[in-house]
Amino acid sequence: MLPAAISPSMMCADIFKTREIIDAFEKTETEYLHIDVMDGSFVPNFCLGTDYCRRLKAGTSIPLDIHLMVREPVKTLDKFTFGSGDMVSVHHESDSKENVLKALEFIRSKGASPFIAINPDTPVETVNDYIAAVDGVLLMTVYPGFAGQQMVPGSLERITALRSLLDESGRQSAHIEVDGNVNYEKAPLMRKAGADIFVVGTSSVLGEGDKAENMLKMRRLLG
Ligand code: S6P
Ligand code: MG
Repeated sequence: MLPAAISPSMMCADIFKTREIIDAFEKTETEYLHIDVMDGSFVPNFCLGTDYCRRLKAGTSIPLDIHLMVREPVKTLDKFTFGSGDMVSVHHESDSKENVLKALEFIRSKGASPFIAINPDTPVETVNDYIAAVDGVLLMTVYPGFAGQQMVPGSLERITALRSLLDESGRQSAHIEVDGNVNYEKAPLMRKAGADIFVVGTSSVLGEGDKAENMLKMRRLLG
């Protein structure tokens, strides 16, 4: 089993407390900061962007985990600041397979880790088209666009199926990142099903309470 890593979703962080929250994540050796980028077209919402990523890169050594919920990401990827140690996910549903593969290659050429993201209604077998080009899969456990949603039923079974698919393809080291309603109750079940990177937001670490304590609680639960 791959070691567990935690990636707090910064769209859920109080903007007036950003520095304080990042300090708490640095102190608790948080593996990534999850940055939700939304274009108002691929998803019905707008969120975070190029300047936000640039400022974060300048202000913390925690690697970025950029989740692009944008149409035709290959056209705008070069405007983002990322490199070695960072992860960048593009959606299968965002463009043609050919263009999505080009976007994944571009991410790799910058030294970052490419991930393919799939929506809850996309069959996990779709990943076969990208398996050789990625370091992992971002499996959405809610419909992308908003924080604070409930997990889509059947998500745990999808994690199990995806883990088998990756393992059977000889990709035991490929990551499964789960995003959406990763709360203290569901995270251990997602871990058991085969996920190893956990995006945490309003339903756990970035909800009520001290963020460092919340992070340590989540880490203990994930083992
Ligand atoms: C949703 C986005 C997610 C959310 C995250 C919020 O479009 O990709 O990363 O920010 O799911 O966490 P929670 O705990 O509110 O679901
Ligand atoms: Mg996300």
